[in-house]
Amino acid sequence: MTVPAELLERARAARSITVLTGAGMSAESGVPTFRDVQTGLWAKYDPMTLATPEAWREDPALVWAWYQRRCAMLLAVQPNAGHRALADWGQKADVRIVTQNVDDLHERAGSSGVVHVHGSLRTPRCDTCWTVHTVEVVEPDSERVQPSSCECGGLVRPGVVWFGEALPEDAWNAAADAAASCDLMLVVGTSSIVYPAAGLPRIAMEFGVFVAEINPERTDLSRAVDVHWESTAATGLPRLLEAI
Ligand code: BJW
Ligand code: ZN
Repeated sequence: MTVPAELLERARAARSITVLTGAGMSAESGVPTFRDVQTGLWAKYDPMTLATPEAWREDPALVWAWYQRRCAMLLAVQPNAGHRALADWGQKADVRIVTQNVDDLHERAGSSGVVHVHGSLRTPRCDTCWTVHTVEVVEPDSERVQPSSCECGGLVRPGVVWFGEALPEDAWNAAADAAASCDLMLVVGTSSIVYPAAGLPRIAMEFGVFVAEINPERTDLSRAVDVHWESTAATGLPRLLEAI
């Protein structure tokens, strides 16, 4: 899996790089991707239905327990070589990271200014008044855990963006600007099916940006990009950095 020549040439010349990451970025840290089969207590649930305001309204304890399990899992994993390569690159060049991931592995690898377009597990907030709360992470031992209540009477929910919810405006604006104003975009570990984030590479292309995808599988985006590199985040990114 050598670095595609055209990608290497563009990466060497690039003055400004935007990296759009998805769940595959954290897969080699041991974080399941969104579309991986679920295990344990949640094996019978589909993440696509759990990550919705409807699921929260119907059964907040089920949704809260699922997110608590994911928060607990996150405490037990480490950034991988791909996260570290991006953080190192950011020390030498203008690298902006836009992530759909709600984990903090880019930050823990040393990247700063990471744009979280789908929110973060680190900022649970009230579902009514939107106040951010600090919540202790406890590995759930059952399928349901009652979320705590806010002073206003609302329930504390995960600080993430669910289907049908608007993306945070400041994060979206920063992401669209990073897509339009770079000269190389890397799209790493995303199935490119969830919009509007999946539209960011198209915004980049409209501005003449060279777009390369790093993913072991082909996606809906693969046909449109300048280079599809069949590699993984933790293999491809360090290899690219070494080659530069
Ligand atoms: C590796 C690897 C390795 C494996 N290395 N790679 C336009 C068209 C059609 C529909 C819509 C549209 N615009 C909006 C919609 C509706 C909807 C949507 O997109 N639906 C689609 C499913 C069709 N979008 C929304 O609802 C969004 N909101 C919105 O549009 O609001 C409008 C509005 C405006 C004003 C007022 C009100 C509303 C919100 C989307 C929110 C998405 N949220 C989630 C959950 C976040 C919280 C949580 O994590 O629980 O975000 S869903 C889930 O999908 C999560 C992810 O960030 C997101 C993307 O998934 P990702 O990262 O691509 O992961 P996977 O698992 O799909 O793919 C992994 C990839 O990695 C694979 O390709 C593997 O091959 C690869 N891989 N190992 C590199 N080692
Ligand atoms: Zn409240």
